Amino acid sequence: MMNRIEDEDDHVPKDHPRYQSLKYRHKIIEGMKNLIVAEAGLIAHGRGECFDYILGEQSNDIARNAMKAAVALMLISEKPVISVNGNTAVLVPEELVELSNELSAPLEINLFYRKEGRVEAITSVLKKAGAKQILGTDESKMVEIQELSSNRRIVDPEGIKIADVVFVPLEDGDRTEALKKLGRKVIAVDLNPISRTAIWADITIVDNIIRVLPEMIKIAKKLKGMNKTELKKIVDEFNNQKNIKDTLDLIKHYIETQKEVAFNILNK
Ligand code: PTJ
Repeated sequence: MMNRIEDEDDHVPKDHPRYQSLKYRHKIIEGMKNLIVAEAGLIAHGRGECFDYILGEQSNDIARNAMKAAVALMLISEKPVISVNGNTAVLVPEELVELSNELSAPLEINLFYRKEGRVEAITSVLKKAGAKQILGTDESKMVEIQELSSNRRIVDPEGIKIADVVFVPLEDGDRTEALKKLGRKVIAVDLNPISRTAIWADITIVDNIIRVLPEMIKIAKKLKGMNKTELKKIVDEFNNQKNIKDTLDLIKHYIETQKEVAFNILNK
């Protein structure tokens, strides 16, 4: 029978070596057809895959340490908000809702590409995943962040506008910079450790959002039992510059190792 991996439908044989990767690609493609994902979201996903490849497509201790600091920071903050875009909504909707509940941090839909119908499509995905409260959905209430010129300037007055900590998965650089200038703490999830977002954020989690959210949920369940002093210590001990440097060293090491592996195969 014909191999259907390349087909438009989402049938991916489970024994295919790249099953996981193909499964998420199909989610992104379907999401684009349903308006959840922006067309550019496909390109962003491809860029993410590329960086994931040179991280060995697995979480590492450096990223886990950043996740721990991120959870601790959100637990001690007054008004944390989880910003949701198209890619995140289609890849990990249930996990977004669960993390939001664990951390008492509302979800706010905040889009770079505000094509008509997208906010509604994302709202419906999140509701299906169990979300009770979703910010960023009532156009008539939205306000603007003056420091920002992109569509992401349009925010909810009860969410990002008054938040002290904003969790921003798969971000484009401008907003992180603008949020920082406004005195917000920013937690970014970005597979590219040298993107502007990664560099500007207070805590940068260099890992795939599909692995990050389940891990952060686990960490949140553990850390919720700690008192504020212990949580603050975790945050204070975290150093984002070291985090990014260590991640880059890890990538360098991974590429060196893979170089040997690849040529060992050829030279056998
Ligand atoms: O839904 P919208 O309209 O808000 O648009 C969302 C996208 C992602 C299209 C928009 O924010 C965008 O264009 O982002 P960029 O500038 O392409 O940046 C996306 C970053 O996320 C890149 O650095 C990618 O490496 C990274 N990335 C992509 N997929 C993942 C990822 N990081 C973590 N996990 C991923 N699965």
